[in-house]
Amino acid sequence: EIEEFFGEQFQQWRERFRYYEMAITELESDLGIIDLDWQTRLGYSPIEHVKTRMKTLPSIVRKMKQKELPLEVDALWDNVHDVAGVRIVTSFRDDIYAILEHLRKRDDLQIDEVKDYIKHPKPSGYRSLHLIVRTKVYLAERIIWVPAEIQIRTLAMDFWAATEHKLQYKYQHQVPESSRAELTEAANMADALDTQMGRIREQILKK
Ligand code: 0O2
Repeated sequence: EIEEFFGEQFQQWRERFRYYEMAITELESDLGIIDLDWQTRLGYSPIEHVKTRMKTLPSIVRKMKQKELPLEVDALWDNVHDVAGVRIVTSFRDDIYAILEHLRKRDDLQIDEVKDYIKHPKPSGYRSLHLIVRTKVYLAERIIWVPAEIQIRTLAMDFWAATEHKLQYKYQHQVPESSRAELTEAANMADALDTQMGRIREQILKK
């Protein structure tokens, strides 16, 4: 069925999807090592947990249609940056930027774009740091740079986004205006919680 859908390009699509999987494997392993290294050196890691996901085919097709792209592998590769997705969840807001600084120093990662939805939240109240990256993958015969999106957010931001996502889904993205306003307020409360936790950490570190 899928083979028919992609026609002649089927093998190419399959190859690209393998590359995205490799990128996810690579990033997951790198982040696991960063976590261990931080724990070993400092007894504390900014990484609370890491989640990965591949964008589903229906979601990819929807996005390509939305962006008016031809259904071709190269159009996907060049224009859809979040087929391979990695989410890093931290305890504290400052940790997000500590991770960003670390990632900037790596030569196996190219950061093409940083979207700071913490300094500039979405109208919904959504907060997170998004990095559009390309990650280095060693194949047997050559090196490839695979596009991926890394989302970095605190537990509080993640709680809000996951719960809001569930509600949007339940209401088929038609959440009533009054509830939407309350959801934005809840996002601000999650932000206040991050501020307070950060302040408490500073007080404790000073002692
Ligand atoms: P999924 O299933 O999470 O992948 P671009 O990707 O650059 O073409 P866009 O829309 O500017 O387009 O990307 P953006 O806004 O930087 O990132 C979109 C992703 O951020 C979403 O992915 C969500 O994961 C997350 N996000 C953005 N706004 C909200 C929000 O209001 N609520 C929640 N819960 N998440 C949000 P997808 O593609 O929608 O889906």
